[in-house]
Amino acid sequence: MSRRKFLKNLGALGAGTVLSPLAAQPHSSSSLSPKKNSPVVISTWIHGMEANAGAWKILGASGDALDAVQKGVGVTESDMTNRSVGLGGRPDRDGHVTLDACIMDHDSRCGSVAFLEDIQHPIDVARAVMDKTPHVMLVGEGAQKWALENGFSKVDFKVPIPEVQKDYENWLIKSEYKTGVNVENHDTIGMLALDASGRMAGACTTSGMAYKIRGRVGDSPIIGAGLFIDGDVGGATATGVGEAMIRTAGASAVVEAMRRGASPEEACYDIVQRILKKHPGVEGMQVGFLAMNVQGEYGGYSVYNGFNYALRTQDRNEMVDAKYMRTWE
Ligand code: SD4
Repeated sequence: MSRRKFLKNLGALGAGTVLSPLAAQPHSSSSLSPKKNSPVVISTWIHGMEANAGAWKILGASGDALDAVQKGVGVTESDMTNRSVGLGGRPDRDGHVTLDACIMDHDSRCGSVAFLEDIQHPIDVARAVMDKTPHVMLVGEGAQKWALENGFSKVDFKVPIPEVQKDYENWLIKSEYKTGVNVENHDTIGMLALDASGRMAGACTTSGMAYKIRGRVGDSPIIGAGLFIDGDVGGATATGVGEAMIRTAGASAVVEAMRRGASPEEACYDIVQRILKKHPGVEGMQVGFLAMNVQGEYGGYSVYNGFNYALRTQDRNEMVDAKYMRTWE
């Protein structure tokens, strides 16, 4: 604890200070406002640039935010070099790649799949669950069976892919399981979009933590934890150690903070400091949130430095560094 470096604004409060929600609002996000009625999309991490480009094909043509986020994160799911999203991801400790994804729209419609195997685009299955069933979430064998009955196919290549299988076999020698989010597994994509008609949607998709216990499901497919959208307020998504987001209903908490008047960045800050207060065990584990309100203002905040997000608007197409509480030592 003593070596922990807080940012100036937090350090000034002193260790152990309990911040009431929204009492300490470290930054104003007023500069992060796009033009009225112009689309905005933000996505976690560097691969968000390509994902945003996919989403922008729809948003830039006055298309629907829901279609845009599905298409956008699908770009990352197709990227076989990504080790935390899609079937190029790292397996669980038993050698199986299991995928989690969810999608949510402006009107609180949502769909989700978890623990899904051998299907290239879990986000498309999540969308189909939303559109075609009276349910929100399907998991595991049942989710795969339903997908196969509804027009999806199993991939015709071996999963894990050869490079990932090799890494897994090396990992097996020691079989050390670390739940930290590090360079091996920090690539989950969460995306939030606002379209030209003012409708918002979000999507989140991941292969989860590398070498997780078989059956483990993180926050990414959990509505309210890894993703939440409320068309009256805005949306939020998360990346990092999913257990922390589930324990705090993280994405939902961010949206509720915005409902009470916080800016997107303030709302993300609020949940990050709550996670740190409630879960000291998050030490050494990255957690990052992104949020956007229905005015198109956006922001992010993370526990540790290094979290960034891709931004696309009519005028901007770039990476933005999120603010953070602590620096890695
Ligand atoms: C999980 N939140 O399964 C995901 C992992 C992640 O960046 O976001 N990695 O807990």
